[in-house]
Amino acid sequence: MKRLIGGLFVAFALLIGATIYISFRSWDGLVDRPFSETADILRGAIGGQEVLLSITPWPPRAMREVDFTVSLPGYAGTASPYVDLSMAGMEMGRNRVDLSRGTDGRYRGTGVIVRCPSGRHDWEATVTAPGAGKAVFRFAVAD
Ligand SMILES: [Cu+2]
Repeated sequence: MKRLIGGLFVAFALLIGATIYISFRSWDGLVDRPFSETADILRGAIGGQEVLLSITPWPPRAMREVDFTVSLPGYAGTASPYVDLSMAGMEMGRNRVDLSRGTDGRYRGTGVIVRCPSGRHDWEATVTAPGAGKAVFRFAVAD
């Protein structure tokens, strides 16, 4: 009788273990699929001017094309803003993403974040609105 209960317990434990294993595997598959990641919106300001920066895909990966979308609600300037990619305290070379204004009033451009030879993942995207100023956004690349 004890052996039967022991056997049932082991079978039950194996079943639970398999269920947990399968659900974790399928969950991993879902979050690792690069195109299922949603864009993240970073919020900042230049003086009283609100600045929204969206980076897609999110999180961005090094050495892949990344789309930058900047919204400047109420911005009266005529020149398009641009994005400079850099690292705090480290010279990573000039990497400017020029943006162009879409029909919806948002500014879009595509760039590539290089891989840091030191292995760092922290980056800064500086949005410059000509004549208004700059806003610095900090984010991390996924690899
Ligand atoms: Cu670096």
